[in-house]
Amino acid sequence: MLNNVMLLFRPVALVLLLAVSMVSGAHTGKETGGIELLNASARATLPGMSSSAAYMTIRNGSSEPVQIRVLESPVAMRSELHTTEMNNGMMSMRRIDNLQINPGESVQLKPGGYHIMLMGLKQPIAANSEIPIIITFSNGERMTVMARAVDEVEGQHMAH
Ligand SMILES: [Cu+2]
Repeated sequence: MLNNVMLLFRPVALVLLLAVSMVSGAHTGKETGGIELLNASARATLPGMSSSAAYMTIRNGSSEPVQIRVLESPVAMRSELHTTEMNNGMMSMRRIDNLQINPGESVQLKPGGYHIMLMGLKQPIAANSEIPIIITFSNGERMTVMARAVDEVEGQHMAH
């Protein structure tokens, strides 16, 4: 009797599992209960600029710490996570590869702090255009977010 019930329910459970994995597999920008990429923006370029930066808030709503592993954007040859620091009164940028976001915490990528450096631009970034940024996290999640390009803010540009 118990066996028969199990047999009856197995296909249902399988279909449910498939449905759940399909939903969680669709990582397009936002996700509830997992990692969220919020308020993504990029810096529109001026003529002659070969690099730009992108900013966003990354929220880790999952129960495990995650690290940013790989950054990609189709508009740039190379995308790196940078931090900004003062060295002898000079503002400088440094690549970091081990930024960890603990469960329930957010990290803000913003001018003068952590940012995604888009290097070797393949095309200019026009204001109000949308730039795809793809982030692969240490838990294997690969998420795409569209960053809205905004005009260069006077005094905020940092040459690379
Ligand atoms: Cu940088």
